[in-house]
This record gives sequence, C-alpha cells and structure tokens, in this order.
Amino acid sequence: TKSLKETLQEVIPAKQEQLKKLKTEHGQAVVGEVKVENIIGGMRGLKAMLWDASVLDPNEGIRFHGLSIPECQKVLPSAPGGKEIIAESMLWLLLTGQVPTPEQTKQLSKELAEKGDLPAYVEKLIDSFPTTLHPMTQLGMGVAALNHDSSFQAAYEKGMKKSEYWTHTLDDCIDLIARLPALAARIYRNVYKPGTPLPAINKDLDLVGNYSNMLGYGDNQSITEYLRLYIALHGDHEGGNASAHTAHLVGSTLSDPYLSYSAALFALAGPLHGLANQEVLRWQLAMQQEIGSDVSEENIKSYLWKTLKSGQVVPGYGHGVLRNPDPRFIALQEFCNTRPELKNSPIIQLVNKTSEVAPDVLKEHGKTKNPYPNVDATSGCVLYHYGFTEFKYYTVIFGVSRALGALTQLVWARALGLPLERPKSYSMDALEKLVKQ
Ligand code: AMX
Repeated sequence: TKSLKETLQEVIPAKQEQLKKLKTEHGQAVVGEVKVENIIGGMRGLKAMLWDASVLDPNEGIRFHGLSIPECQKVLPSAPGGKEIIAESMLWLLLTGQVPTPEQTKQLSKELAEKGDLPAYVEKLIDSFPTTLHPMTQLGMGVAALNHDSSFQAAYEKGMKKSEYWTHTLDDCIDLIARLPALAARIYRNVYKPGTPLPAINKDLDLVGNYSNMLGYGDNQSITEYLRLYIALHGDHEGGNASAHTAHLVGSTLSDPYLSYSAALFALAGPLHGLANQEVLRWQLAMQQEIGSDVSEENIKSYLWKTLKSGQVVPGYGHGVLRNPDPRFIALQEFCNTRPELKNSPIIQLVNKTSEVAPDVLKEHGKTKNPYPNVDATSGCVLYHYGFTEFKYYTVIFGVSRALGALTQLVWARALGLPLERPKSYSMDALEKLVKQ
C-alpha cells in the first residue's frame, strides 16, 4: 500500500499542470465583479481564493473533493469497531482527493500515534500558564511554540529548492496534527482536572480515539464516536472562513505551518466563528432556565424575540455563505437520533425544538440572509449532554479539527507555488472618487 506522501507525490504533478494551464490559457478571464458593498462588507461574495479540497455550495453545503457528507460517511473508513468517519480518512481525502483504503487509514493512525508526544519544553510551557488563561489562547501559544522543531523552517534556513517546499511542509503538518491531541488534552487536564494523570498515547488507537482517551472519555464509546464525527465534519469548510483564510494568508509569507495554524486558531477563537458553539450552549441553557420544562413553541418563540430585541444575534443561526440548514448540523442531529440517550436528552430536545421554531422568527425579524441552523446550533449541546460541560474548552476541539483542512491547503499552496497573498485596499476617499467618475 502507498503511503500518504507517495500518494501525494503521484497526484501533485497533474494539479501543477492544471494550474499552469489555467494561468497561461485563462489568466485574463473574468469570473466576477467587485462592488463597493463587497469591499465594505468583509469581502462577502467575492470569489477570490484558490482552495481545492472543499467547496461550500450555499444551498447544498460542504462537499469534500466533490463528496457530500452522507457520501463521505458511506465511503471513508472508520476506526476499528466504530462507524463514524475518522480524522485520518478525512485528512487523506482532503490532501489527496482520494478515498484511502482501511489499511492506509490504519497506517496513518499508526504514524500519527508514533509522532504524538509533545516535546518536554512545550509541556513545561503549557504547565506554566495560569488555569484562568482561555484554553484557546493556550492552544494557539502551544502550537506556535512547536515551530521550534519545524522541518520547513530548518530547511529554508539551509536554502532548499522551491520544489522541496511541500515535502517539508507536509512533514510539519503531519507532526502538528499528531501532536494536537496531546497538546489539547494537556490544556484540558491542567484547566479542569489538575493533578490527574494523563494517559500515554496508545499506538493502536486512531488520533481522536487517543484524544478522547487523554480527555478521560476513553471508556465511553459513544462520546468517542461523536468526537470522531465532529472532528471529521469540522475539518474543512472551503477557504474564505476566517480560520482557514488566516492560515492561508500567514502561510503565504512562507511562515511555517505551526505559526500559520497558530494564527488561524486565534481567528477561530472569535464569537462569530468558532466560539459560537460555546455561545449556543450558554444561550440554550439560559432559555431552559427561563422557560423550565414547558418547551412549547410559544415559549421558545418569545425567548427568541427577547434575544433579538435586546440587540443580540441568535447564536447557531445564520452563515456567511450557507442559505439552507447546514448539512453538518443535520449529520450531528442524525447521530443523536440513532442514540436513545441523546434523543431523550432535555438539552438535545430543546435544540431540536428551537431549530423548528427559530427559522420563522428570524425570517420575520428580517435581517439575516440565512435563518437556518449552522453546525454550532447543536455541537456543544451534545458534549454537554455527555457531561463534558466545560464550554470554554469547546472551541479547542474545533481547533483540533480545523487543522485537517487548513494544513492541507498549506501543503498544496507550497506544491503549487502559490504566491504571497496581497489584496489591494481602497480608502473611503479613493472609493468615492472612483464611483464619481
Ligand atoms: N441572529 C440575529 N441576527 C442575525 C443573525 C442571527 N443569527 N445572523 C445574522 N444576523 C444579522 C447580522 O447581524 C446582520 O445585521 P446588521 O445588518 O445589523 O449588521 C444581518 O443579519 C445580515 O447578516 P448576514 O449577511 O445574514 O450574515 P453575515 O454573513 O454578516 O454573518 C454570521 C454570518 C454567522 C456571523 C451571523 O449569521 C451570526 O452572527 N450568527 C450567529 C453566530 C453564529 O452562529 N456563528 C457561527 C458561524 C459558523 C462558524 O463559524 N462556526
């Protein structure tokens, strides 16, 4: 069986050729226009980035190399004894565009487990943080510090050829993904379970199996499977979302993958992005407290209006691109529906009911372009049901996951020789002058 690197070595030349052709034959073709509202509106709607592994259709949602979520669930290998997609098979698909065999997936799991231990200086760094420091700050700092051992940086200093950039980038990306569970679990242990021992990495387990084990949930197959699905589904959401875009931008300066992904994590830490799942849970619990056991449509409706009238957004609803219910939300709901303990959980039932009521309220409110739930509407609530109640930690799990997509693109950006990203900006005066012409 071919390794991940060998598979990439095979697929890269055709992609390089495809890009060269696009550039030389169609470089001057026009694909859209830029309106003043795009410039003012956070570049929303501008199609201006290259990102090969996933495309987000406003109506259908995400596809990974053309495969929808249900298709991925059908074809991507799971962990031994499990049913859900695992990080390794999603990473393989994102990187190579191919569905790995179970053997290739297992081989990658083994490689990641073997490379998963943290260097002692990073353990010391993490242990030195106050437990009151937000887990996302700790994760971003830990990831940045791992660049001490960057293969890309060391080779760059020695003067490597451009054609070798991607192999060193891949080595760094694999090392980083391998170490994320130990790093993220150490942060969890230090902040929430100080003094408890951290299990060693089990060389026979997949990446998320190990992560779950180090978090203390190794005996709970149900939450481990949930984490596998969650991490696979959050892996990539095309290029323009703030975390992926940040990794791409920073990486385009030839910063190594550790620094690039660290920057991405700080974008993910914002409440309009990855922090939303924590916000949703806080909001649903406040709703639960206010309306009590009477989860009627009327009560939910009036709580939604109360939120909106106080000038807040309804967390877990709306999206920068999507215009329909998020298929990741649907996949997580289906996960809940197949498990009686989740199906009957009060918080999951409240999430379900809210998702039935909120779209009409948001339509009537009339602001958001998408009144439907995004993935965050449920993701944190499922963790809460399992007794994983430390909300401030939830975005860290998202951060472990988003590495799959963001780091994939760094490998490809180096393989394709993509340049420094440098869009042009306008001042308001310059824009005014332009529109008056
Ligand atoms: N509740 C109330 N108002 C909302 C809203 C919601 N859920 N979603 C959007 N709006 C409002 C916006 O605040 C904006 O109001 P304004 O004109 O007064 O500024 C207006 O509707 C138009 O916004 P939009 O074009 O529909 O959305 P956007 O692309 O600017 O923002 C997003 C997208 C996700 C930030 C926004 O929908 C939001 O704040 N949602 C709630 C937070 C959330 O769930 N974030 C998670 C996103 C997914 C992720 O990254 N994990």
